Amino acid sequence: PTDNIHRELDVLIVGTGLSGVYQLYQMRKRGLDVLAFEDGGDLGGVWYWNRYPGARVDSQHSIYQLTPEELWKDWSWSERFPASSELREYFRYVDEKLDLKRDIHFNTRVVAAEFDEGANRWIVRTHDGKIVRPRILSLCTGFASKKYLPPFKGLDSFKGVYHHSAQWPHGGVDLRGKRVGVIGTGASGVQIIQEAGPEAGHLTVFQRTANIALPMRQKKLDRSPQKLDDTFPNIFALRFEGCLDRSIMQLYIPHNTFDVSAEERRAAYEKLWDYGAAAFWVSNFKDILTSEEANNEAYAFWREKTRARLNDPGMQAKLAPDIPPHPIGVKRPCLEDTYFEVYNQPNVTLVDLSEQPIDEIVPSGVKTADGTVHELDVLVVATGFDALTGGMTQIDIKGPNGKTLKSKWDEGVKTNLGVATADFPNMFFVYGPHGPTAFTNGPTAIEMQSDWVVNCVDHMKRNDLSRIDVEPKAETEWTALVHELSSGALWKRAKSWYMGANIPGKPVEPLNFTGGVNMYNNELKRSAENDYEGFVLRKS
Ligand code: NA7
Repeated sequence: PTDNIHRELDVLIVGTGLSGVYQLYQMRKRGLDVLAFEDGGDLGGVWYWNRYPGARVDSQHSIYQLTPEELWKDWSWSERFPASSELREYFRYVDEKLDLKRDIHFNTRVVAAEFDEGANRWIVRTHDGKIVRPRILSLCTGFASKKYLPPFKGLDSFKGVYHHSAQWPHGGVDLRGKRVGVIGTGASGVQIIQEAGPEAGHLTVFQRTANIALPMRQKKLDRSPQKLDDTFPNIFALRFEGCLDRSIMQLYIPHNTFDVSAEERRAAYEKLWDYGAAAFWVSNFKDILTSEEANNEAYAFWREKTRARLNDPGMQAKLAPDIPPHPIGVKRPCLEDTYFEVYNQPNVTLVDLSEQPIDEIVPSGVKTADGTVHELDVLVVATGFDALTGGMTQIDIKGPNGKTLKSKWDEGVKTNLGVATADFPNMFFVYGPHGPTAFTNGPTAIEMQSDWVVNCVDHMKRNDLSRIDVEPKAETEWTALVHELSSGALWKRAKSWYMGANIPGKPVEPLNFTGGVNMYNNELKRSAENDYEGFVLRKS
């Protein structure tokens, strides 16, 4: 009922991870009337929720931060790859600097949004009955805000402590001396296993697919001198030219794998390996993701290095198998430091779910198909996310034709420029599908896309434009481009969140823009410079 409807806004931001924080700051600077709703109890997005032992970012500190000068000048990091707790500290610092919280409602989950065509505004409802009427709905829900919990039979019957990795209790969980089980060996599982191995009384890992994890080569940093580091502006500027991080991209090998001699190839692999981080993935020979033969060669090197760290031939065969579980790099290679050494400990059991799938969860632990019950005190379910789209489609968003976003994207995701979708006017999203999300680091994609959104909203406000729609033709073309760019690579060969393939029933399709950050940025710019080509803007 209309009498419940209060507060008209220029913009409602949903979510206050890096995207929401950045947009709130930039929109306020333009004088826009903006408010943010956040499901969590504080800032941080994924870093608010993911507090499991070992949680940390796998982008290097220099580029995993927001770039306004008033932020980076006075901040410094303690590790090359900062931990989740340090990222929460960073968010506290950002709030102190920018005074963000006065425009944020925490513990406020947006559950529905409906477009009011008469007013050209969204009517947005929260779980606790708040209603606002923004002109623009800006979804800053991130790529990993909807956790995926497989429908394990009997999970509720488990008598021990159970948590999904993305909903870890704030007070932590004492693993010391406990019988701990971890289901899932993605980035979250690997990070947890690495920490839990030395602490647990016994650790049981339930692995469905071996993780082709790469050495992170973590380093402690001296926090003080970074404040004077004037290389940061250069690093930041280069991000939009396609550099993930300048030092890593300098290693990139602009040749095909077999264009060089075996000795040169080996030396090149060793150099990438020693650098660590994502170098063996993003800076490898240029055909690593398109040629099966090239990919196999890189995998063989990885397997040799990894097996050398494992004492037991059984563990070697399961963790670094003869036949690659999938081509290296087509599923997110996560970063580790001591992950493989954990499996040399006598108190660690590896259960291969491809041989013995989980039958059910029973009160005392996990029962596999052969009838074995793996007894546990603590069960960690690190089974990932309904990534890229789930954070948005879990909100009941209805466009003017009555169709929900979920029902639209259930038939295949369509967007224009990875920032908007047809039939959902005045709605934007960032760091989601059809943007460079998985193939750059978070802040790069977030700032690039958010700048576009903020400029567009500002342009609308200044020109008294009350409605923006995606042209269906532009959406068809952008979606075709996203698909075409992915078609030459080996992506389809892994069941991963990159393609929506980790969620049963979700359409399997390219969900990321793989043409590179530079091309993506140029496409954004081209549209904006041509009066928002691909969009229709209207006056009231
Ligand atoms: P991921 O990378 O999606 O990993 C999920 C893991 O859970 C993966 O090992 C899956 O095995 C496993 N999984 C999923 N469903 C099941 C069932 N039903 N039974 C057993 N095992 C299962 O999620 P993360 O949270 O680790 O990381 C997500 C991203 O966050 C990551 O890429 C970083 O960018 C940050 P599978 O491999 O599918 O066989």
